[in-house]
Amino acid sequence: MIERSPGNAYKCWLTYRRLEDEALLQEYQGKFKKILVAGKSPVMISIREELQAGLEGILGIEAVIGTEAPAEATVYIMKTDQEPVNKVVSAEEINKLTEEGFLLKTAVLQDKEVLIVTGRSERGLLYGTFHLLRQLQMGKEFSSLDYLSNPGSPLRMINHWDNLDGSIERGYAGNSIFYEGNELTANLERVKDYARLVASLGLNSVVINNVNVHQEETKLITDRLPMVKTIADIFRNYGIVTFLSINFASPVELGDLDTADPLAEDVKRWWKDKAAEIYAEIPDFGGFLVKADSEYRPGPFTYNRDHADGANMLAEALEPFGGILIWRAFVYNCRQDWRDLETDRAKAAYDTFMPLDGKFKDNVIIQIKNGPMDFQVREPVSPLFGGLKKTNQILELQITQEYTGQQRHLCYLVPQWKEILEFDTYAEGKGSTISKIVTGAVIPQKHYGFAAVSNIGNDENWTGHTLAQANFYGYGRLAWDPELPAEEITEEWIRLTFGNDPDLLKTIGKILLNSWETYENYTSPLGIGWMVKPNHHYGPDVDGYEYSLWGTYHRADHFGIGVDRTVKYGTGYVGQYYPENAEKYESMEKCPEELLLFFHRVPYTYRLKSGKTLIQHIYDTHFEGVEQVEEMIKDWQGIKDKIDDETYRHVEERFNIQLEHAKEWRDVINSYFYRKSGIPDELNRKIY
Ligand code: GCW
Repeated sequence: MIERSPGNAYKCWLTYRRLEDEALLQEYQGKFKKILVAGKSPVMISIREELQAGLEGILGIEAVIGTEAPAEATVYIMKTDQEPVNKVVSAEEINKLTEEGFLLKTAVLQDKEVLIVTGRSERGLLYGTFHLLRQLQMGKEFSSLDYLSNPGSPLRMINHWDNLDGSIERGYAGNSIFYEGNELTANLERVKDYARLVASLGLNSVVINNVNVHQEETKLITDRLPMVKTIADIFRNYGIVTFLSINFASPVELGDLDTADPLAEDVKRWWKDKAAEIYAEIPDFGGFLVKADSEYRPGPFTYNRDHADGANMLAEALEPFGGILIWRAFVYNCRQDWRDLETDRAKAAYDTFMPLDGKFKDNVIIQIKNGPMDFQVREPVSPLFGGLKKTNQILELQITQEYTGQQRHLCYLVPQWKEILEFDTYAEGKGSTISKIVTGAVIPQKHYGFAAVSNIGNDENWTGHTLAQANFYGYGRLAWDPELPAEEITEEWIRLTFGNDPDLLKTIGKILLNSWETYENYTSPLGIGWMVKPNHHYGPDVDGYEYSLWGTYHRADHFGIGVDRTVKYGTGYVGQYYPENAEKYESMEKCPEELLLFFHRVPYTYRLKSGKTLIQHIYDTHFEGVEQVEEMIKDWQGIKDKIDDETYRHVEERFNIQLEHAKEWRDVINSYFYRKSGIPDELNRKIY
């Protein structure tokens, strides 16, 4: 029975639990007793604090950590140009290190074998220290170590859809950790613990307010700037840069001007003054994130300007301070008539932004959701990736499970994100994958990387469902290295959170890695998406969005279901892809079956590659999905005696809710399609 102190869920993957292996414990206690951490800057102090806590927890030692070399120091944490590390790191190793990378290596100093943690920057040392503690927690070997790791992308960001009143848009884990009642939280210790979690994954940027910037939040760039500064000061100690979502119509909302026209001189002036005021308070402020002309948010279209006009004006204001302007591509007609078969929401972002390719300033980044719709359980990858050839672009993922069970269902998204990252856009021929684009290896970009919508709130366990912590963890690890295998990330998280017991690794690994497919099985089939209750996206309602203004239709009738997006007969969305992908999607036979209903209108009697008809596939997957949830619960019960009771009960309770709601999904979807098609289930199972 692994004892974990109460409230351990709060510590997430930084539990710093005592190492189980006695022999290893002895060995490490000697090795990590005396450490030199060079310098007393805020980040170096954070490193010392983290080491103190980590070594005390994992090894049970009170490490001697000095800024001067304590006698017989066995670990040195300092930059490559600092004595004495600069003597044992080669020019070749230094050249391999990028600005935020780190190197862990054993070396001989004064005839003793020592461990070096080094890098070009303090961020590198911070990330190297968290890596060291991760390795210790997992009981890894340290002899003859030589491990160098660089982040694949310069921008590794979290977006918070937090409002100043303390609510979180699409948040399922309590309220904001930053705000309460339009004031800054009193619990700044929690903000620091959050900064630790963020930095432990190598994430380096956080947007601290909702992209839907309402009246109160608009003041964050003016009289509420002190709140931003307080948060930024905490984040800076962990190498994290602070950004704000801004309201494009701020000059009007704040009553200073009667226009927000990006080409108006007084508007340009207004934003330049704002930027200067912000940077006077927060010299390393990251910049702005903008949602404009989208879902009723104000933007340049109001003034008959395009998004390059809007983005470039803001970018110009930020430029003197090195700030960046992140502009979201989530732009579509949110007032579509459902009778309109021409307009295709999936085409909107590409149609809006492709004509602007190359027109954005080089401190503008376009932030693009992984798919053309809106974070569905499965979508094709947005053709804007690689479509835009002369524009900085970052991938926007959603960690909060808005459409994937809202942290009441387990839906581990790392497998989904790996599929997205492995998608080949063919932008520069074969191998132009998303993971290559977000690491700047396909098209020339000054800025590139990741953003993701946070799933954390002020619940004790941060994420509502304790196993949803794995989604935050997995995102951070992929943002550092998109080539990491899902299995490796998953094993790391289990080891750090639950321990190194092989049973736990196997069972929790299976539970996590199967959960996305399971969720997809009992919800909307073959890429059609939606079928959720409009308020607010939890639980089944097959026609909930069928007659709405949001462009989210499945067009099911008594013959079949699906949206024809082919060039030849449909909306033409397929034509937005490079030929190698377009040729696949255009053909019903060649289309990847998991996206069949996204691209094609398919009769219920159509035979899939499995030999099953479409309708039988829908029935089978929905019955199978519920069976998979039942199996997941049995698997969890099988490791009961190896999980601390509090976590065990919490997760089992969520699993039982998930099972009940999975049955609801199964029965609603199956009965809908049985009634629509009139085709019975070949196995005569209960369909209502
Ligand atoms: O997924 C949808 C959500 C909105 C969100 C919007 C967006 C912040 O339902 O809550 O608004 O997308 O991404 O801007």
